[in-house]
Amino acid sequence: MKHLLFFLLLPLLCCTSLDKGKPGTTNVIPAPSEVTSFRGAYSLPEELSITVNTDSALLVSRFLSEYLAAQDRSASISTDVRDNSSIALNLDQTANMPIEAYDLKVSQAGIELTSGSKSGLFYGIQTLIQLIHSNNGSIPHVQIKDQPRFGYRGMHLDVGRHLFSVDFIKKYIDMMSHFKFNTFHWHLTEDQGWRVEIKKYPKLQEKAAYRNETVIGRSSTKTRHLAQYNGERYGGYYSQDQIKEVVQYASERFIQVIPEIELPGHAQAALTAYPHLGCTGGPYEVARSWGVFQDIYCAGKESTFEFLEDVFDEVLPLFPGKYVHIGGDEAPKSRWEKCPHCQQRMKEEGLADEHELQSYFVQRMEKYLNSKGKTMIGWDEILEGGLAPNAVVMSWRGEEGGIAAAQQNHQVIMTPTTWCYFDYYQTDPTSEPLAINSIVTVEDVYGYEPIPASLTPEQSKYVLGSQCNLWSEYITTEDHAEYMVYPRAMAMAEVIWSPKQDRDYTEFVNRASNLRPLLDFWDINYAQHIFNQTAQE
Ligand code: TNX
Repeated sequence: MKHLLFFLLLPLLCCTSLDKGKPGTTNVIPAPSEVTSFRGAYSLPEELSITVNTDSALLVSRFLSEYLAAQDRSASISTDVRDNSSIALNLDQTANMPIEAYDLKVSQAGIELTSGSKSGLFYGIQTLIQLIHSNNGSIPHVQIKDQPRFGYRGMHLDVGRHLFSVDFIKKYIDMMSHFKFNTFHWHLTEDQGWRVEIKKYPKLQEKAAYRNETVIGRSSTKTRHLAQYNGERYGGYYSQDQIKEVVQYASERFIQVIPEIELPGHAQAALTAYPHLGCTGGPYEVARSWGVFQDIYCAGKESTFEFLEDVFDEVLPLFPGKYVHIGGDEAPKSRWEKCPHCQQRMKEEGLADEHELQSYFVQRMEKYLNSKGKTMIGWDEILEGGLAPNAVVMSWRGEEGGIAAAQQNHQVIMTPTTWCYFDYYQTDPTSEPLAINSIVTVEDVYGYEPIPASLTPEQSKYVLGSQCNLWSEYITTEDHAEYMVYPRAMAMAEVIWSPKQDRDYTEFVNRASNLRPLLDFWDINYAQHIFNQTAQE
């Protein structure tokens, strides 16, 4: 009788919860929304069997089997669901779960992952990979219920100032998706280079994609006349086939790609190829230094709009997602003030000043993009002179633009420089490679709150999420790009995915430190500062 009682109570004892609801107890970044730990650990068997309940989840499960194979663990995948599988993946599209959410259970019986969406299954797999890796295959019993805080979780990459290979962009996307980002903002055109193939305009490839040389060291709008140059031609662009390849690769990892085609400013490379698009008619040169340039698209000539519509006619089919970014930032008005075409346009349209002319320009492009079924995003300068009716505002010069837009019932993506600019130094500049002159530490990023305090709960709903940006003026190599992004992007991932109340920086650094073997396994050149600090303490 006594024995019987013991055996009856045994499962109960084993399943006693140790710690409920504290994400920090599990080594996962971004921290899941709900974690319950139990006594015991599940050791992955030598021969792993993964079962998938439906064919349509097979593609996603390959991310798990590929990881396991790279770890020299043999794993079979089958859709023949058996009770004794070590890892069961269930895609249950009838489950009443939010999009991107998943439930993961690790117990004596094995591992069970359930989601109502393929993206949720994908994120569950990423969590599982971290658990397996940081516990050497013996995973403490745990039950995780997870879902993101924000629907928009972005990372940006500027390929205009410096170019990055397709292979690197894929690696960038791999890492983003591992940390549960779901948007890649691809900044494709700049003063210093046009990077997307447009077949109708071959000079964009021949001329706009290359600059004659590059400034050495720091340069800005004010100092570039004093600068020295390296004398080396630099450039290149992505073919439409390469773009399609990247977009497809990203979509398999549940990442939407947003192209940015800058207008009306940051257009000097395009003007060099087609000088009639500028107010003065040129000649222009693809910029060799950094800063803001006064030669921008002429807002008076119809040919400007024809060109941009043609460009979008080729760009839009490459990017099936709903958003298109048109830039809109840093467009000096000095040329427009003196341009007869622009002044004529202002008279005809009854525009009071050049800010309203910029607004006319942007609104006209928005109409075009909306007619193609796309939603337009612009940097916060698009607020000046009147916001385009359906535009999403990307707030970068502080939080103010985002606040103003949300107060006007416009959707907002928060990316203020103080917390989200990964081209800034991450620590004391004296020992760092050259960067834009300001500091954003990992701890700064971790302390960011995307919902500005001044918004009402109703207005806060317009904040879609947040994004970190990597501008590449001073980033010439892929290793350096990774050094700037990691571990800051891990901090950002937690800001946009995890519950706000659970954030604890010291504890985050511990978890990040425990994930270093995984970053090493993926050959990521992450910055070490925060880990070295912990070692010294
Ligand atoms: C501002 S953010 C810019 C970029 C620069 C960046 C450098 C934005 C919309 N414009 O053109 O690369 O600062 O941090």
